[in-house]
Amino acid sequence: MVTTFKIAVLGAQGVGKSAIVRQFMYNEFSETSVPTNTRRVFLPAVVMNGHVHELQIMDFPPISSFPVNTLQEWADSCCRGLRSAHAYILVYDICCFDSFEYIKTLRQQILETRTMPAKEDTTKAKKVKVSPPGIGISSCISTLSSSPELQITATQE
Ligand SMILES: Nc1nc2c(ncn2[C@@H]2O[C@H](COP(=O)(O)OP(=O)(O)OP(=O)(O)O)[C@@H](O)[C@H]2O)c(=O)[nH]1
Ligand SMILES: [Mg+2]
Repeated sequence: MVTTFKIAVLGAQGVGKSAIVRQFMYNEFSETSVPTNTRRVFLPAVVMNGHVHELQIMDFPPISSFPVNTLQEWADSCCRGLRSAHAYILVYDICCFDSFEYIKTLRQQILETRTMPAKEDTTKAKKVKVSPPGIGISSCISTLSSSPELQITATQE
């Protein structure tokens, strides 16, 4: 059976969210900055542990806050699909302290408003290295997921 995992990429403006998605999808990096104005969805399939998984990667524009309930999620078209994601990739720019504070706040909001399975252990993270597309900006990615095999922590230098 093919399962679909929904992954949301979040972070402050211009930290490199779309660049990370583009690199994962197409193995390419562009220095041209094109701000994301609306949610973009990518649908790759991956083979993991001998099984095919469909991914739904959602590249979001910066959001003001994580929607606290389904009603709020649907009221803002930019936030749709956020509350049902299996994993969150939180991206920040190592040169911008505010962008780290931004994802810390988002992470807290996710933890407070999403019901996680009781047995979940979010500390078990595998490390994955993402090929560096350039220099100057570093982004750290961390995820929250109820699916241990999808918990990825990656650094980009
Ligand atoms: N040097 C360097 N530049 C990067 C890196 N990641 C992204 N950039 C550049 O930073 C700019 C913004 O990248 P985006 O991927 O569009 O950032 P974003 O977070 O999606 O931006 P918004 O959608 O506007 O929130 C682009 O000009 C990228 O080329 C990186 O790791 N190193
Ligand atoms: Mg973007």
